[in-house]
Amino acid sequence: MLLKIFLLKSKDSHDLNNLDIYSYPEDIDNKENHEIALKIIHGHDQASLIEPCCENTKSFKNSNKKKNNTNPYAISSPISQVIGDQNIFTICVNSEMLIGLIFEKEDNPFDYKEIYEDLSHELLNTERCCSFKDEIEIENFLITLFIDIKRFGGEALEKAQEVSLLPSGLFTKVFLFGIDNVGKTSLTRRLKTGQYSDNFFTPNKRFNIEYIQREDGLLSIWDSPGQSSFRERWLLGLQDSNIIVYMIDVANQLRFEESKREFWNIFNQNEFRNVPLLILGNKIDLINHNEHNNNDSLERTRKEIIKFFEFEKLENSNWKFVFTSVKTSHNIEKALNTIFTQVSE
Ligand SMILES: Nc1nc2c(ncn2[C@@H]2O[C@H](COP(=O)(O)OP(=O)(O)O)[C@@H](O)[C@H]2O)c(=O)[nH]1
Ligand SMILES: [Mg+2]
Repeated sequence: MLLKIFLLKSKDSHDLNNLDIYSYPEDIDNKENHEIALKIIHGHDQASLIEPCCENTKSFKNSNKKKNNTNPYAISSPISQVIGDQNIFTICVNSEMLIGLIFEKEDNPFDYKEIYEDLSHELLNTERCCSFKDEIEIENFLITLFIDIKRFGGEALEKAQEVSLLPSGLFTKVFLFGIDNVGKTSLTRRLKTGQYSDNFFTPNKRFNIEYIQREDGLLSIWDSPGQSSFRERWLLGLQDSNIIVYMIDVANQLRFEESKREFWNIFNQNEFRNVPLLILGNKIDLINHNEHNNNDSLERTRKEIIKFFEFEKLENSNWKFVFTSVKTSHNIEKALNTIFTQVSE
């Protein structure tokens, strides 16, 4: 389990004895820890000789200045050290500061390597949430990174263990994608826990992978991050999928154009022509409340959406369109059954 996060910054680049130490959740800025901090820096630099983060970052930084500072923070690979009874994992940022995680002794910090690198990069370079100028900003940054690593890292690790105990039947990898805010994470949560909440806003930053055991087999649902900055990762998650589920928010026509563009962009790059495709028109509760059983009007809406998105152009014949509401659970079972049918066809 991740216990603490800290940041070491030298007040004067020539004097390592003059350090600022920030930490969360506990304050660890005391004399004893200053000595440990110096050991960490020392150990980090030695390891960096093998993988010279600080040399690389210098040239990286300079070359980027010329390029309008598009990627201002260069982040080294994490280095693992055990100092005293502290199990520490540090990254070097711009050869100016170290950000470290402290784990329980029995943890393997390398389990967190990918998430640590990804989340630091996202916070610093994509979201640009910190310029390290003032204390409050640094503290907020540490809190965000700590909570994100705990949440995304911890969850992913726990799940991986959980599933090895129970798989049975057919194994189906479901790749769930769509622009942000259409209901992908809500669907995944609904399938996993049966729960739903209206203000469930957790933009996920990496694939949220859930394993769901059904009678017909084990589903692994890859819920992809929808925000535009993560969309290029979709292609990575798509590999080896048994079925692709594309989700649209039918109540938000303002974003149809964007949604359509993203769909065809991925389709054309990847040509998932032989993989079954299920299109979910979600949030049907929002447009269908007055005419709940009006099949004609639903049928019309379905046709309009298919026409707008040009789904007829799909050469792949194994595609289906289903209206859903994660909120009211409308057609959620049907969507699941359709997945199993499409995969076995
Ligand atoms: N009315 C309605 N709201 C929904 C439905 N599904 C999801 N939402 C809401 O839409 C918002 C975005 O959902 P989320 O699952 O985070 O979308 P994601 O970005 O695609 O993962 C949340 O506030 C959900 O509560 C639905 O079927 N009907
Ligand atoms: Mg989501």
